[in-house]
Amino acid sequence: TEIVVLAGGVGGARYLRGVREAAARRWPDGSGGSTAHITAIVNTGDDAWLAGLRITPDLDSVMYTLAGVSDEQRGWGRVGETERVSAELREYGVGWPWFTLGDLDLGTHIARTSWLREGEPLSAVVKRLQSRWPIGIDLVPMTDAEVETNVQVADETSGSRLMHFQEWWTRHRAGIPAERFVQVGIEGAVPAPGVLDAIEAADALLIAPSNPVVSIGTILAVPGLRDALRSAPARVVGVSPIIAGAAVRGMADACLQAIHVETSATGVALHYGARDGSADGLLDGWLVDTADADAVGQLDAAGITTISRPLFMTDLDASAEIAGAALDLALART
Ligand code: GDP
Ligand code: FO1
Ligand code: CA
Repeated sequence: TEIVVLAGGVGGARYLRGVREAAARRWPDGSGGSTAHITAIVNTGDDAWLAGLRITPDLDSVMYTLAGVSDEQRGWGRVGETERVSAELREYGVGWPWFTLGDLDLGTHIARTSWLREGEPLSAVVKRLQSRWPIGIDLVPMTDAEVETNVQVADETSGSRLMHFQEWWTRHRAGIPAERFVQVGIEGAVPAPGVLDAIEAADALLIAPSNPVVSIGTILAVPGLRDALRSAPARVVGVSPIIAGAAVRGMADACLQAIHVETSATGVALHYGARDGSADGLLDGWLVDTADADAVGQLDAAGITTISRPLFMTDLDASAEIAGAALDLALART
C-alpha cells in the first residue's frame, strides 16, 4: 500500500506519527513497522538562509518529531538543546536575534549546508539526513528549488513591503495584518524528484491538518502539483486543522484572514474545493471534529464526503485513530 501525505511542520509531524502508527496496526510487518510505504511531501516555503546556513523548519520538525528527538513543549527544535553558539552569533550581529539556532540543531544545518554546497539537491540532502534518523517515512521536500514565502504588509512610506515569513511569524507573531503571501521563486520551481511519481502511484492521498495557507497552500502552489493530485487515481482525503472556528495551535487564523477564507472546518474544506465539480478542487473526503458535525451536510452536498471524529492529536493513539479514519475514507471502494 502506497500512502502519500502533504505536510507542514508541527501539525504535519503529529499527523504523520499517527499515519505511521495506523499503518503499523493495519498492515503489520511482524516487527513493529508496517508493510505500507509512506511518503511525506513537505513544505519548504518557511526555509531561509541564516548565518550562511540553509534552515528548513518544517522538514526538521517532521524529522525530529518522528525520530523522537523534538522539543514537544516548545514546538520546534531538539529536546535537551543548548544555545551557546546562538549567543555568540548574537554578539557578532549575525543572523536574526529573534531566531534561535540551537547547538544540536546547528549540527543539522551545517551538515545540510555542507552537502548543498557540494552540489547535492535538497531532496538528496534530506535522504542523507534521514539515514541518521530512520523514521519509517520517506521525507521529500516539495521542490529542490529555493522557494521562500514572503508576507506583504502595509508600509507608511512605500504603501506596502515584503518580509520573510519567519520575520512575520516568529518575530511579529503574525500580529501585523498580512495583505497577501508571496511564494518567491515558485514560478520556476518544479516538484522534487519522486513527488509526481509518488502521487501517481498512491493508493491514498492524505492532506495533514497543517496550515492551509502557508504549509499546504505553498505545496499546492508548486507548478504541476495540484494538477497531479487532481488527476491521480487515489482519493484525496484531508483533516481539518480548524476545530470549532479556531486553529488548534498557532496563528493560522491570521493566514486565513489574509486570503479571505473563514476560519472554520467548512471554510477550509471549501477553499481546498471538491475534486468533482469545481474547476480546481482537490478533496474527495474531509474529516471535521465532532464539534463541527453540523458542517457534514453542507460539505456532503458540495461533493466532499465528510465525517466527524475527535480531531485533537493529544497522543499517539488519538493521532492514529484520526489517520486510520482518513485511510478508511481514502481506501473505501464505492
Ligand atoms: P507548522 O508548520 O509548525 O505551523 O505546522 P503545520 O502547518 O503542519 O500545522 C499547523 C496547524 O496544525 C495549525 O493550523 C493547527 O490548527 C493544526 N493542528 C495542530 N495540532 C492539531 C491537532 O491536534 N488537531 C488538529 N486537527 N489540528 C492541529
Ligand atoms: N520559532 C520561534 O518561535 N522562535 C525561534 O527562535 C525559532 C527558531 C527556529 C530554528 C530552527 C527551526 O527549524 C525552527 C525555528 N522556529 C522558531 C520555529 C519555526 O520558525 C516556525 O514555527 C515555523 O517555520 C512555522 O512552521
Ligand atoms: Ca511551517
